Amino acid sequence: MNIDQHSKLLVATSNPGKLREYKNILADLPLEMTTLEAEGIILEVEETGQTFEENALLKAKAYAQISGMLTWADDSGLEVDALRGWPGVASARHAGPNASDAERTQILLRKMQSVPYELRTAVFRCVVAIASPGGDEITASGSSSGVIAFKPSGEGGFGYDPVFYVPKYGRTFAEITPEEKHGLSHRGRAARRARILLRRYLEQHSDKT
Ligand code: ITT
Repeated sequence: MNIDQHSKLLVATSNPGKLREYKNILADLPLEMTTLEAEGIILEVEETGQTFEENALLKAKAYAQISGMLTWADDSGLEVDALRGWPGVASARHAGPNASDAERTQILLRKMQSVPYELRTAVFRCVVAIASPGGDEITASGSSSGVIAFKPSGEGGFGYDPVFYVPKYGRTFAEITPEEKHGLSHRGRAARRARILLRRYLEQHSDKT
């Protein structure tokens, strides 16, 4: 695939929280960023993989095929040590398709009711997958460690951010600024790695005619 400065990068997520973060994180890429909504793409990709990487690739490849564009997707989620890694790849779905972020968070807090502070450790994970319509693939991962708080605090971020407490900051992911979150989050870390690989890929595939 030849790529020139007019090529678009499709950021394929239907999660508004993720999209907001990517608009910020990917602002300086030499590609025009577009979204599923802007392209009028309606496609539900079933996340049947057992790992974040499998699911990220499933999404990136499916949307690259249907759009004909270079496509960026991520699969991410929370692994709670006291719950043996739950909810993991089911982070978005464990309470059914229509549950809200707040409902999923309440279920998590109930499961953690009797767990003391020192055993409430958790890791956010993110795998970014980039796929081209021709079948090229790039993946990069990132993680971020924290502690599940006893109750939600803060209005920022999305998903489990109000209960993801970072001892170093003394605040949850919902209480720090977006820039602070990108600096240490699983998504920020995976995206910075993916961006380096994407730049290299673009250099190799740029249309020099
Ligand atoms: P797309 O597949 O359309 O991108 P999704 O919400 O279904 O959107 P995932 O399958 O990757 O995305 O699920 C990730 C879930 O993990 C997400 O819905 C949140 O509940 C949680 N999550 C991931 N990153 C998070 C973050 O930075 N802060 C809070 N919660 C996060």
